[in-house]
Amino acid sequence: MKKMLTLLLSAGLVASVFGVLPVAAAPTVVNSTIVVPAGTTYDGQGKTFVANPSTLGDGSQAENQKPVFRLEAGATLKNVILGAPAADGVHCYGSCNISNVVWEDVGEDALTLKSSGTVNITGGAAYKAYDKVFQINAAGTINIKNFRADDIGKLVRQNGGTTFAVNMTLDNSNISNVKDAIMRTDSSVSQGKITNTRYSKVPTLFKGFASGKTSQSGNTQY
Ligand code: ADA
Ligand code: CA
Ligand code: CA
Repeated sequence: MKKMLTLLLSAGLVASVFGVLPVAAAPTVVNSTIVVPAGTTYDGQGKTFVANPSTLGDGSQAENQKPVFRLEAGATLKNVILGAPAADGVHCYGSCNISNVVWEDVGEDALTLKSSGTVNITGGAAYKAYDKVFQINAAGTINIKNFRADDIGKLVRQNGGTTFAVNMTLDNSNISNVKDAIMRTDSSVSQGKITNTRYSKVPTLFKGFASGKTSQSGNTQY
């Protein structure tokens, strides 16, 4: 009996060393943009996705790379890890919901609002963005909460030189090692609000906003 137990235990040990231990799955290589149709949800179930650099883009600062995910109006993307290269990340054509999406190494940028709508980002994180994380190319709103960002140029950037209105909010987040600003616009009618957020090594919270267009409360520097 004791021998049997020893045998079972050692078999268990061998099994746990050779193959039964959970091993990180290989990332899914995306050769052509994954389209999430209007009003539907794509659940990545925690899997890691990377761009094929020869078809979507290498995640450098070169413009005109393709997105890994394209969300049509009202679509939701959740439980996704974007590894490197992430090309042009996620494009939203109208409103989109982004829940628990982590950009491990932001590509040209992480997400772009391509046509008017509201982007709601809840949970998740973005790391290593040479320049922008969230790029806003159309009028609308971006609400970010429970987010982590580190080693970035800016968190939200309204497309340079544009004058349409963008409403940006950031709540209950942790932002560190920013080169430029958390939110930046060139538009005199855009607004920014940062609340209940911890931040470290941020040169300025807001850049380019007209006076009276920004507000902040409950933030702490560390
Ligand atoms: C830059 C570029 C814009 C647009 C943007 C983006 O700001 O000047 O034309 O391409 O990047 O969406 O990545
Ligand atoms: Ca760009
Ligand atoms: Ca881009």
